Amino acid sequence: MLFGRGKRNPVKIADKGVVDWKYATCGYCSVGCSLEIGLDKDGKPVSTRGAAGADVNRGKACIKGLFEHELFNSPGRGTYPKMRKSRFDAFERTSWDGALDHMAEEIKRIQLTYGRDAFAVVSTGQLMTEEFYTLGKLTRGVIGTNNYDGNTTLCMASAVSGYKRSFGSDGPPGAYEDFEHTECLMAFGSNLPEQHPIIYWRLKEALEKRKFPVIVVDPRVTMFAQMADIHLAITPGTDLVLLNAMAHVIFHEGLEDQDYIAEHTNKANDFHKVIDEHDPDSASEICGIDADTIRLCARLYANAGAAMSIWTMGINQSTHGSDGVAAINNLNLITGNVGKKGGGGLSITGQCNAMGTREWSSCSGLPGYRSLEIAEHRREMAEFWGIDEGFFPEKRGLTETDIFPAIESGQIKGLWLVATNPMTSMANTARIRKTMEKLEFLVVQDAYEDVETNEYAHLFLPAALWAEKEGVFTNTERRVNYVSKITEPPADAKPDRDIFAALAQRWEQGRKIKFPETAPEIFDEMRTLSKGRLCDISGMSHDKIKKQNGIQWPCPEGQEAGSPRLYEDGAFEHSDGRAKLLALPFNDNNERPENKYPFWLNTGRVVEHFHSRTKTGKLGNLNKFSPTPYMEMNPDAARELGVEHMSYVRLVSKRGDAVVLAQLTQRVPRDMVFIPFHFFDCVNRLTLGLLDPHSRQPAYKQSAVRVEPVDQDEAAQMNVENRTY
Ligand SMILES: Nc1nc2c(c(=O)[nH]1)N[C@H]1C(S)=C(S)[C@@H](COP(=O)(O)OP(=O)(O)OC[C@H]3O[C@@H](n4cnc5c(=O)[nH]c(N)nc54)[C@H](O)[C@@H]3O)O[C@H]1N2
Ligand SMILES: Nc1nc2c(c(=O)[nH]1)N[C@H]1C(S)=C(S)[C@@H](COP(=O)(O)OP(=O)(O)OC[C@H]3O[C@@H](n4cnc5c(=O)[nH]c(N)nc54)[C@H](O)[C@@H]3O)O[C@H]1N2
Ligand code: SF4
Ligand SMILES: [Mo]
Repeated sequence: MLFGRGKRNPVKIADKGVVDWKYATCGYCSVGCSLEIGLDKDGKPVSTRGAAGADVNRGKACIKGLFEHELFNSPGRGTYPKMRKSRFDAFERTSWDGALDHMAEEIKRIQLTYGRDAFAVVSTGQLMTEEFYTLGKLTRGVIGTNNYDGNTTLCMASAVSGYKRSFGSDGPPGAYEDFEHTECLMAFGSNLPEQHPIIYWRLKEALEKRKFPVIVVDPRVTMFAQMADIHLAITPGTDLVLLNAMAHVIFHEGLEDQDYIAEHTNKANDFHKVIDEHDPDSASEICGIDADTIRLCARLYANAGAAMSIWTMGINQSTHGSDGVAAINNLNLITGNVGKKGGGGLSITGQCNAMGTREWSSCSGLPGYRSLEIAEHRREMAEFWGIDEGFFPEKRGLTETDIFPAIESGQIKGLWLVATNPMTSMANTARIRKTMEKLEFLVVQDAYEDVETNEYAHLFLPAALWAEKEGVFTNTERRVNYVSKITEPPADAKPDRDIFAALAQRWEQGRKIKFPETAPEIFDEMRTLSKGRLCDISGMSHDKIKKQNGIQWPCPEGQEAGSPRLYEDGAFEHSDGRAKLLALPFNDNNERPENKYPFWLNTGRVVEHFHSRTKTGKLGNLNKFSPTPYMEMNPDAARELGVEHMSYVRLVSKRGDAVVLAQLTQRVPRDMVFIPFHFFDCVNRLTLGLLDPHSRQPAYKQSAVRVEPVDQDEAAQMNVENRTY
């Protein structure tokens, strides 16, 4: 008999026959890992690995990145442009010229009949930056609609708005390398190990070298909360109260950085009044964290030589998301941490190029962080593009979350969706369905034809995906990184930027403005435009970016490397060069659990899937590990209702219902359930999505539901029928 190792076959790693590795930045999340895609002797992508020399990921990749080469061959891809009269007709294949002629005619018809802004454009955080810039040029400079926004309103808008209010400009000030210098880290509403696995690994690596306290604020006991030194299981939607109370302790115990405050900030009139009102004892009653723990965290943060905060959707997706961000900025300003090595705030962004759209797409303004509201910016851009400056609106138009109600009310008649799937990702999807039905003309431009929103499209345009085209992404720490074209798109699918440039030719003004053909040429335009702006990339080129595995902006002409952090000199972007300490009173306006709907509904993500699963829903292992919609429910609450582990239940909110599998776990408190939002016709049938008044971002994480029994066989059958793949 053989024991132990003697009995086992040695582990063999399959030889994929890779003969060449090509460079690409990951196309999923905003960590921005540098990857290498292995090609076999026929040039077919067969493998993915982390690029060893890259500072971001240092040879690592997470489960999504490691299978990314499989995307190129995945089912459901769009292959040809397709058209139809109405959603009740079948789609018919058409030529690109036929499709774009028809699209231009429809846009012109709608604008002539109902006004310029009656045609709306909603894009994404998942195109190349060169593509965003081109889409902005087309939308702002040629089509001329002001109702132009991106899915980043569902995601990053509160961070953008908070940065602008506090510092005078958007732009996350910190870097991952700050983990190596910080003496205290506070994380708000972020499930870093699952949603940004490689940033988490960078944090763990820093902690292995040098211990510092980690405080995680999340109502769930996430993986991140489990590794924290202090977990603050906050009452949903009340982070602002906790932050104001920490500031209260800091001022009342004299822990603030008086010199920094005096030299670099202005205080809003009511600043001290609001902070005074938030003593830890009364704050504790609202946010659910006991007063002494609030004091402890405030002291740890203020006494650390350098303290930093990171945050994600637990802060942004809230009715006071923008205020929550401003309160984090307040905390970092009063403790003198902004711009300090190991200090300050770093909003962890979401999609691979959520930053690129903020900087260059012109969704909320004009390229290079310019504003529609500033006459000089309008003039600069009009001159650069060669158009009349009066063509630009003087104020930003509607956000995505206001565009849909404007369709409902008849103000908007046509919509172009570029790389976003609102039928799954918007709150209250039953209402979104009705809205879609009202459109006279809907264009869906997506890499996948089976994307749910296509159900309502009149025109479908198939797009090239990720490394089927060349360009750059900007990651969470402002690092511009490169994606090579590795393989051809399927059939007749085209890079988004080619689609934008070709459509522009259908307008006289579009033939006057230059639309360069290649990504390096477009990048060159952006470089010129960026000179002297905060997001200065004039010292970068595609080649230089590739050589350095990404460069952090600002990188002005003549500078060899990028800049790890902003505001090191304490000079801010407000006209007087100072940051603002804002007064942020708490207004408790969430839908909360009550008799008929006794549970908080919290929503988010799992590590295996990306958003509405157009990509991950088809990849072997990712789908195998997380195949079905499920709900985390506390076992004590389940016992009271007679809900068994792995049985189906129906959830009901004031908006609608959804059937999910219950997974009993102590991860959630007794009065909360948590559901990932990746599945179609599921959690967003239930969500309310109240909007933040500053950013217009929906509060996806705070709704109220009840749990009802459901016939198990019927539910299992529904579950099978509902799976699109
Ligand atoms: N695997 C994977 N990774 C992704 C994505 C993906 O779909 N899949 N998407 C990417 C994108 S676009 C984004 S935006 C990011 C999102 O990244 P995260 O924001 O980290 O992910 P979420 O799961 O949405 O929410 C994070 C946490 O917020 C908590 N939370 C809920 N309510 C509150 C509250 O009131 N206060 C606080 N403090 N916390 C609260 C939730 O319990 C949850 O654990 O992930 C990116 N990375
Ligand atoms: N309940 C709940 N809802 C949420 C959230 C939540 O936490 N809870 N999170 C919100 C957040 S943070 C986000 S970011 C949104 C995301 O919401 P969506 O933007 O709707 O999500 P995706 O599934 O990523 O949609 C992107 C689409 O772009 C396509 N695509 C990918 N690459 C390309 C390309 O290069 N070109 C083109 N043309 N198409 C491409 C994909 O196939 C996909 O259909 O969801 C929001 N919705
Ligand atoms: S952590 Fe994000 S960027 Fe890195 S491999 Fe995973 S999905 Fe891609
Ligand atoms: Mo996001």
